[in-house]
Amino acid sequence: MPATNRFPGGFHWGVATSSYQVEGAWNEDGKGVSIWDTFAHTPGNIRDGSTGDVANDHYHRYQEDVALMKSIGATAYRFSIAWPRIFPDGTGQQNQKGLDFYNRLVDQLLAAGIEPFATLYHWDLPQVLQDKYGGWQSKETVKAFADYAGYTAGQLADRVKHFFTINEFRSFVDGGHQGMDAEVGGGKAIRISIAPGLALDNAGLNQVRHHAVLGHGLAVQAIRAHATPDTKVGFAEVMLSAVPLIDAPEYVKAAEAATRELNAPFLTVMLEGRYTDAYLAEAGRDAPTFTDDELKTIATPLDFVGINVYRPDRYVVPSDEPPGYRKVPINASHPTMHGGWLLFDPAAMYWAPHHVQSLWGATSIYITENGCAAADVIGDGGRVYDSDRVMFMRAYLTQLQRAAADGVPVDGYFYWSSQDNFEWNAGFGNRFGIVYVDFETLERTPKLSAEWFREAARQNAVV
Ligand code: GBH
Repeated sequence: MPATNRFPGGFHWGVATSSYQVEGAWNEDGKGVSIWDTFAHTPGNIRDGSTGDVANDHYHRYQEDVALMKSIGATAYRFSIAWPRIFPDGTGQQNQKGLDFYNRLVDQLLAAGIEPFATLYHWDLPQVLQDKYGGWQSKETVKAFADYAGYTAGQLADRVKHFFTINEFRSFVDGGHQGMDAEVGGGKAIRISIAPGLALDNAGLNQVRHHAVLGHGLAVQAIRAHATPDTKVGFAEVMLSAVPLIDAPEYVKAAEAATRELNAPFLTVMLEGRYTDAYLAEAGRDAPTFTDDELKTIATPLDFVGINVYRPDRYVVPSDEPPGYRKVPINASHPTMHGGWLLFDPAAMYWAPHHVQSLWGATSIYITENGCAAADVIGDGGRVYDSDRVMFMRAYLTQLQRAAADGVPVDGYFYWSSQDNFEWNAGFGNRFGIVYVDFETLERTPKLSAEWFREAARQNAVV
């Protein structure tokens, strides 16, 4: 393998999941109800009528799943912790049995030589906090999150060295509290509306956005207060990236400026400690209320920046008019991966971490999610031939390797997902795994892409 295809030494080859999407055991061992239990139990919300009640039954099959991860060469596993397992009522009395599940999982991972990376919030808010306070609409939830995060990290920090506070602020905040559109080709958009399924006005939404990033900042401080000196903390945000249409300085500058604005209420405020002038001007009377102290908390310095990178959000060209760039429409013929939402462009995987470094000077970046759905079936010889996923991974990782070779400090990559799972509104219909799951028998079968991943991890290179 030529040296030019290699990733830096110590690069993490990870796979990722989240609690609600794989665990099942929705009402076992004292777990409280989450807003996703409620949402999925409400008819009409999930396309195939399924729920996460059992999902992959990972709660009971975690030993088999860790062994599978080891066999496909993963050196890191990003999982999330279900808040209502730890605090069934959101706050107050902790539930030891819930915590013990994660203790067992972490011990199993370490015994297999897989490094645990834990996410504290991947959207399964305790239902009681939604009922009592309106969830993230209230600062009570913000404070409760910081308490839960500090406590939980404190219990695991002797073995878990990397914590993510919150996964995809944009998706659960905008998608859950107003609904949002993801632009695809030809001026069309795909609507995303998830738990708790609210339809707030812009003022309400902007305040929830502010509460979410404030929750992150307070959680970082609480985790640091309870963890160990070598604990590393960051977030995992879905990054909206503008891709420059030409790799030339003025185009790159335009794409950076656009990316900073696209991420104004989330990444940008967490990394800069201020809302951009354009964001506040556009929000006008609907802008969130906040204090300078809160902005400082929101921008508490982090150990790394985690970004989920799936698709380019838009293409831009430079412009002489303010703000210095112009959005280019996405062509109706632009290729997408299975499902139609994922605009295919590996260049996003080069530019997203590149922008994070150039805009915010990050010194450690993780790709906390990247992956695609495919129309997988068990084929000849009981195997799953997901050649489109192999194409996707090779193309995206080639661009990530190019970024690393250009000096962008990427420390790891997590494929979403370690196995097919409950894909939110799409139920079990959208398979993102590198391991196939038969949801009748719960049998797991590694796909062709798992073989590709294992070889890439083994060589620490694009293969
Ligand atoms: C991430 O969300 C999440 O962090 C993860 O939990 C999720 O499983 C993964 O990506 C894959 O989606 O099927 O056309 O209706 C990214 C936001 C929200 C994008 C759901 C895809 C479905 C569009 N995702 N959306 S569609």
